Amino acid sequence: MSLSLLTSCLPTLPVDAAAVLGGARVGADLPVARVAWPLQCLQTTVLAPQPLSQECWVLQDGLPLQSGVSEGIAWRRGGDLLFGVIEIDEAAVTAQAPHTPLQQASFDAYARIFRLLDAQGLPHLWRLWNYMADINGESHGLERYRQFNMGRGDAFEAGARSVVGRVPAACALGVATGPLTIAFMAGPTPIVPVENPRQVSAFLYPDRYGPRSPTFSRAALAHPPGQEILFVSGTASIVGHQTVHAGDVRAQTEESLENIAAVLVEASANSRSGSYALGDLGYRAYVRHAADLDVVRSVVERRLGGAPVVYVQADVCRSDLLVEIEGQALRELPA
Ligand code: 3EB
Repeated sequence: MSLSLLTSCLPTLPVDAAAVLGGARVGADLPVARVAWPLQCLQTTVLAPQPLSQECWVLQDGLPLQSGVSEGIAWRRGGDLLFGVIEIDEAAVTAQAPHTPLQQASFDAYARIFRLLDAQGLPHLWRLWNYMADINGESHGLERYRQFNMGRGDAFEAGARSVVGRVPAACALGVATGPLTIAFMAGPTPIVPVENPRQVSAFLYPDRYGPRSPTFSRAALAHPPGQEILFVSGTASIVGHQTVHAGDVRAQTEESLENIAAVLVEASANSRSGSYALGDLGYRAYVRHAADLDVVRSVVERRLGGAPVVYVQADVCRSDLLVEIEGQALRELPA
């Protein structure tokens, strides 16, 4: 079995649809996508390279894929890898007080994901991509990102998953409109979690950031047969547990890259494939204000050189964060 990641800034991908596990498409005013695989669609502006961003995970070796829809999750499985996408419209959720609609939607989404993975015998989440509308908005007396964290954390516990330690890599961003959408990759083996010595683990954040801490690792090493994937979670200008350089997008970008560099040192120490340098990954940078693109880009290009970076407009999950950067690498393991 051999997995690869295909990316393009064009509307079409040169790919055999029968071999695609799943993927994502980002762009404002996206045309309706007619693809056979689970696809996470994000209606937000791709700032560079234009006009849109597409990525898909492809299984190379002609292995037949199974597809299904389970409790609203579109999924595909090839060998022992599973990719899925769920969208939940909060307005259609019946929340049991005191749960808020977004909290309930987040709980329901994760509960369904865990039921699917248990039924498939692939219990280990590797990477989650979480997006929701108005992430910094407040309702029911609580910021919406914090409501999401409550639903997610409760579902991890209800699904008999740990909320500390060996938890998946993730990102959580706000987009202008659309349902709560969660994409995920899962497999038969646990990830190797990676933390950042410069930062308090997110699952240990103090309660000033909300009643429930976020459930993610700073990075995860995952091992499909013969390969290693490094997923670096969304990384922002946080040192310890505090935002640093509020209001200064240039310094926030520098600090985010400093954090990624520190995560790569830890990932390298746990890697089966050799060490990871900043230039070895592909990245997505989330920029809160489109007008900040040039500043973010100049810092990123200086630090990352020619590494591929897609810049997307999105709201970061603390209102004082202006930028967040995530990355991934896929390598063959020595035989
Ligand atoms: C942070 O470090 C920034 O809630 O899944 C980054 C990656 C962030 C993932 C998540 C949140 C998440 O706290 C925010």
